[in-house]
Amino acid sequence: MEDHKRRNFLKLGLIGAVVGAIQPLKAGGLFTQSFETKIDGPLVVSTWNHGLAANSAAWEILSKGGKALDAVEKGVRVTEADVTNRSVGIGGMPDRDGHVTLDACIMDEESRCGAVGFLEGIDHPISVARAIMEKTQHVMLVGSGAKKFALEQGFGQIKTPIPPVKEEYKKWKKENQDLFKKPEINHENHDTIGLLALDIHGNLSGACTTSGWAYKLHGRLGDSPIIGAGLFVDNEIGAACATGLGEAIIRIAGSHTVVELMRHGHSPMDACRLAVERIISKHKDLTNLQCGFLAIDKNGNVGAYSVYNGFNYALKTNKEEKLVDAPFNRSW
Ligand code: SD4
Repeated sequence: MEDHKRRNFLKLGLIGAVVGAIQPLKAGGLFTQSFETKIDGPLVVSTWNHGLAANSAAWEILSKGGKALDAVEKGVRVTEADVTNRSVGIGGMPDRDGHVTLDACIMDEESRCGAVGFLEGIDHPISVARAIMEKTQHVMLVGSGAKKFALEQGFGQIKTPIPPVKEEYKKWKKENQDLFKKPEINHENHDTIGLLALDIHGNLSGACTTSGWAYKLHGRLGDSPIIGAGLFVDNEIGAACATGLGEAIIRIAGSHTVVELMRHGHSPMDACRLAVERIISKHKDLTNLQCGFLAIDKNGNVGAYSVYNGFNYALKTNKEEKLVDAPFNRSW
């Protein structure tokens, strides 16, 4: 798929006409094994091209026998710190009011989880999510409360949007005045990072972090900070993460659904495919409604699937490091 299409991953059309090509879900599903990879040893996978650099950082921990939890945090911190990345962390795009609000969550092998949403001006949301998990009795903090907690914990402050993003925002605002008159969702480029790891001890963890949709309504949370939607880990079964239109992913509790499908015997790819098919069955208009899932199971099998072509993921093992194009339901 051409690059502009990939980057336009989240351009969504309005919900309207019924799409005829929806395949009914087959009870039990099809166990299609193609596109699937079985890995021995530690393993890390993550969404999109930016996953390559994140995987390398995670690998520094996994290859030394470290914990999956440490690996997933270290991995996505690379993406969060990348000022050239417009969809995650410091370089993220703002909401409609010009605020960069960050969402992240993390989950480990003991089903401990932490999440942060609508966080502004703090450099590493994934580490804030981990601190919420480890230092509080809560799972999720949002907005000013999350920021207060992060500052108390000594997290670094950042000034966002960074200058080139601010310039882009000003231009966008001038060209999209009518969007301010009605609370319609605007769908711009977006590529979240979800990263899943299996360590040498056989334990799974996952992390997910994003700046969400560019020019979203102020206050909007997507799937990425929601445990069960953007990310889910069950150490007995597997782990899954999501990218794409967060609202559609939340509607089917996407990542949890993928893990539950694996629990019922589906391979990671099949579980991702069935979750995508469920999204398709719940939405009347799929015009540009892109969502993708990435999953690994306890045995090191990897799978992914998306509504439209163009979703890819990065994979790193003892033997290889590569980008893989995910199979999909339909072409743009
Ligand atoms: C969101 N799911 O905020 C995120 C965006 C994303 O690839 O994943 N883009 O809805």
